[in-house]
Amino acid sequence: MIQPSYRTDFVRFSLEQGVLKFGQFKVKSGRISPYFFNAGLFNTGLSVGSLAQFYAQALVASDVGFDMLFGPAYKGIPLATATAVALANHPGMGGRDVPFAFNRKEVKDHGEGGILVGAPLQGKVVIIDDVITAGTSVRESVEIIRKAGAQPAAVLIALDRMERAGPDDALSAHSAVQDVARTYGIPVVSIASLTDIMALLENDSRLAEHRDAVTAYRARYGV
Ligand code: OMP
Repeated sequence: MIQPSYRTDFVRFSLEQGVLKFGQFKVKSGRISPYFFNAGLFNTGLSVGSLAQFYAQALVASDVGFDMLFGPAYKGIPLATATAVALANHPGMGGRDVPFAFNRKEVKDHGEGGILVGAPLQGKVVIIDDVITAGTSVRESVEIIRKAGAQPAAVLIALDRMERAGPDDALSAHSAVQDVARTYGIPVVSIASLTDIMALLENDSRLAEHRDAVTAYRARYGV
């Protein structure tokens, strides 16, 4: 299958921004990963603006029907905000102005109160996150959305690491991303995935030194 070019462009962009790094990194699962994706380093106006255009592109290309965006606190807040701006400017949206909302982590007992900020949660809601590791933040978001009487429509993430969940001696057949999709019956749309990282490693001789380690990691943990 030919990968859409925005996927490869996003991997390149993440490398240029220092968000995607190769080396040895201990990840949440305890595994030593030959690469790490640190979305927190999209931390300037220009880079967050570009990131948001990639999210908007992936969402429009996915054909998921949606009414609004939800960004789980804290990291999802700028992601949902910036992606709503990018969607408003996306030619595929026909000028639609997409509302967004986010939650507070602390309940406020004065002023406007409540845990939700932004547009009222209604209709089909896309949850935006950076990576899914254990799926905890997705579960909380789904609960918030359902409690408000709206429906989760999809989860939109930046990178799908495509790796099996569970401990080394009892690896699951599925990834955390697949588990989320199955558990909630909604698609998980990613801008890019490990497949796109590997394609770049294959095609860019300057990155050749990292090929073997990433290939071996995928053989061991990949779905
Ligand atoms: P949450 O959004 O709170 O789940 O945080 C994401 C988690 O994924 C953080 O603990 C990160 O350290 C971790 N993470 C990445 O952000 N990028 C990766 O490439 C891999 C991980 C990971 O630890 O699996």
